[in-house]
Amino acid sequence: MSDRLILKLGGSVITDKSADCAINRDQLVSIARAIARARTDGIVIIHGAGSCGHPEAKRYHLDVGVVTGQNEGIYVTHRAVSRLNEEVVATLRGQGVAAIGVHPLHTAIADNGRLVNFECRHLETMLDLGMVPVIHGDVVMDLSKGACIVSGDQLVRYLAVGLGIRRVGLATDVPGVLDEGGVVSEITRDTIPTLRIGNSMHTDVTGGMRGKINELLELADAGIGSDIFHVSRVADFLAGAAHGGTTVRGNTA
Ligand code: IP8
Repeated sequence: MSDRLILKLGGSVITDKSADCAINRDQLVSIARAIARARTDGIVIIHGAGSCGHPEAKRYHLDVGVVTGQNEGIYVTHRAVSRLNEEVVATLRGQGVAAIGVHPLHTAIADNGRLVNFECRHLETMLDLGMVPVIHGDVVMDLSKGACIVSGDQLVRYLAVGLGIRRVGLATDVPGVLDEGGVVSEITRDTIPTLRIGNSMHTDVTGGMRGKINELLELADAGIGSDIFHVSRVADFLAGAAHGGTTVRGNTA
């Protein structure tokens, strides 16, 4: 259904990245209100882990994989980000959105850090039933490395293609992609070498803003553009209005 969209909530907007699993509940409530006012179906929400998952993934070196007998980090990291997911779902439900948590650990498989399968049929059915799947960056089983971390941004790329969704928005704690202080209004593969893009200062095993842009350029290669904007502009994005942020597009031939 062409009207469907993905809204990605960055880990840094829903948690305080400088503290240990500190969930930003006020922020979650305002996002949930904006969503509830705009629409209550046809949305897939994907969120990052922020301080509920990244410190654990780093502590257990999940970025390099997992070997037999040293699997505690899988449980600890999944538990941290699942706790955050539960709060996101509860907050949305509190505002009348029919949210339901979906955990990539249960539904996805990766190879060498990249998703190779994610069952989309149950997501399709949930959307048909008027539900709002809430999916999160997670630890998933990996055919080469035992386990790996799959970021919310990688999920955005995979699921937008898998679900045939053409409107993709990413709410962040900055107004868009910043190049030496200013917001870059449009990014393509052609313009990216000319930009000087900063990165997240906090613990982030999945690549911060650079990792995000790489995933979105892959999405653009598949013909799907995306928008990065400040979290305060979620309502504008949902309404299809200007959001003051960055649009990532495919090259214009
Ligand atoms: O915050 C990372 O997802 P991200 C997921 O979207 C974990 O990079 C568990 C660290």
